[in-house]
Amino acid sequence: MNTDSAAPKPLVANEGIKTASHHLRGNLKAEFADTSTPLVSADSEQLIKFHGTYQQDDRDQRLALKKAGKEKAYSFMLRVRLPGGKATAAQWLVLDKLATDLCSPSLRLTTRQTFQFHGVLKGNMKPLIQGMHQVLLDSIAACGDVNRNVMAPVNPEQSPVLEQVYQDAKGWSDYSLPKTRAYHEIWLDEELVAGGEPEVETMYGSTYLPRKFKTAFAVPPSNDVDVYSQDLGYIAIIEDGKLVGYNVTVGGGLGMSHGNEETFPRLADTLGFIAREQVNPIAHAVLTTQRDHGDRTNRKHARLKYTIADRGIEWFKAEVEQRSGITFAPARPVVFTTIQDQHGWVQNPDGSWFYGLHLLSGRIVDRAGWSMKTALREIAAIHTGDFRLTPSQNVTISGITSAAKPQIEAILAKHGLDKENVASGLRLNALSCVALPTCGLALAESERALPDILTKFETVLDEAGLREDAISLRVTGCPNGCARPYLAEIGFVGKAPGKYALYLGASYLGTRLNRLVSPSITIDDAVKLLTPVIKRFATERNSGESFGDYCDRVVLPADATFHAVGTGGLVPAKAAPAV
Ligand code: SRM
Ligand code: SF4
Repeated sequence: MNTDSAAPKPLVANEGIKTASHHLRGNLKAEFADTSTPLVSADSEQLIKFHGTYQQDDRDQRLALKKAGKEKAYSFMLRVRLPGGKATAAQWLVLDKLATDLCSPSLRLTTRQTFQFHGVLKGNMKPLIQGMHQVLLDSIAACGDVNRNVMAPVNPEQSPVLEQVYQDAKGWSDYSLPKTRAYHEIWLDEELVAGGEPEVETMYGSTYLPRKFKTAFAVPPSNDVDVYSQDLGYIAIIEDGKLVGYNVTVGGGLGMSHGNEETFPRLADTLGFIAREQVNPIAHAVLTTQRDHGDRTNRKHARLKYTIADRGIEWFKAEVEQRSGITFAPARPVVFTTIQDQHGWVQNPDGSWFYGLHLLSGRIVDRAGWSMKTALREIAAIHTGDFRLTPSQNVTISGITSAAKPQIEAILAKHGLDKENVASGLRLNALSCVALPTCGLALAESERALPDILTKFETVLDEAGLREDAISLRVTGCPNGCARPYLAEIGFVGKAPGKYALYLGASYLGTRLNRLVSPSITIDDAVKLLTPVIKRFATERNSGESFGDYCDRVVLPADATFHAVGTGGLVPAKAAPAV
């Protein structure tokens, strides 16, 4: 418990690093100028996150390098800040070129609607950031103990409400940017702030937040952003076609550690309804409440979800109302009916078009017979609209004129990418995190395992006549939850090489968490285990019932311990043998 009356515990080391950093400067400028080592110091490794970057090594090479007595193949990942996932065609072209010239060379679209570069060598970091700056992109606050990339639905041409919500998301993103000039000094050679105006982090203070903080804006009926998994969520309330305000949700978060019951995924609570102009004051109050009351003594207990779980939602609501001077009105009714991105060609009310392109795991790279990176570069070179990165790691080419449509169609067809959207409902809804070889926390494969996992389940789904059914399957390489696996109808969470914890029964719409079925299982055994369940689902389900709802209703009774018996099939608890 982190209450005011609890005995004081020492602050975690990160707090000291932040305090001593002089607003996120630390020794970064000097360390990145020194290319005699591929690494930065341990303190800098923490600080660079606020600048959008992580130190990593190529885990595929670890063993061989160790055997050869060589050091690890170190490099950095850089994440772009991109509120609502909006990038212009000019920005796309620059990011593509930077990835080719200075990075791995893939571009990776993330589950929070932005780009990641991998394989950035230390000496290339500054040119990379300067290259992004040329097209007004940066990586400030893309990682670190601050408000991260703010999510919002795509396709704003479809309704004025979507554009207004994007503007509100962008507004909060801008408002919550750290005020420090450290990024500009270190990467963009801006003059040092010394002797001039003192820098004040008006909202964050000099130690920023206890932990990362995430915000998303949702526009019903789509919950594409998984709003209930966010620290702070705004759900648009639309009446008579107009945006009248938002329901505010707080305290969602997904990360946990295997076997540590004090860590858990949690869905957000709803605080109530506010008017549109109250978005930033409420967000400020939510964030500063967490700043002042979040647990700075234990990073595994430092997210807002634990502050709320410990102190209660009523305490939290009163604190936010008192800080903001705003009283929440009762929440308005909300109905979500989908999470899936729109794929293929869709015409907007103004006559323009967008094309939703499915991109498995968001990886943009050229492979033999699959030149995704080249195709998107060719499209960017002629495109006059935007690109919108979706929360499901896909991309929407948005604002296409009728005149340009045939050209874009021709590029997609030339590279065979018009077939990307012709896939099973399972594949179109699948997500995976990056995991190996770059993620230092991965316990198992994820992105690289996903195609095979999908193929195996597609065989079963085909036999059951369920190819078109939208079923969410999400895989992560560890329990941190980067592909939001605890909100998947079928969730695989890496446990060890080739082994996953299997979770079942979340609602397709992201409104109910799934439950642990097996703490450690191979993919093949999971396919065997789920085959009879999928077949029964095909014949027994209620009209319109989703796979997750069926599992929750029939296979995972709420009041009983769940039993997974070998690989012979899932046995509903009421019929399970005593163990
Ligand atoms: Fe994540 C850490 C990748 C979305 C929860 N995440 C990481 C790191 C940086 C690993 C590390 O700390 O060394 C991963 C880098 C891998 C790599 O090689 O690129 C990583 N997270 C990702 C991305 C790229 C996954 C993807 O395949 O798209 C997503 C980037 C989002 C972005 O653009 O900002 C990503 N991470 C998420 C999400 C989903 C979301 O935010 O909607 C979650 C769960 C939601 C949540 O935060 O509760 C998530 N990532 C974590 C956690 C656990 C945090 C926690 O407090 O529980 C960690 C570990 C940590 O922070 O200590 C982590
Ligand atoms: Fe890495 Fe784990 Fe996140 Fe996957 S879920 S990217 S393995 S931290």
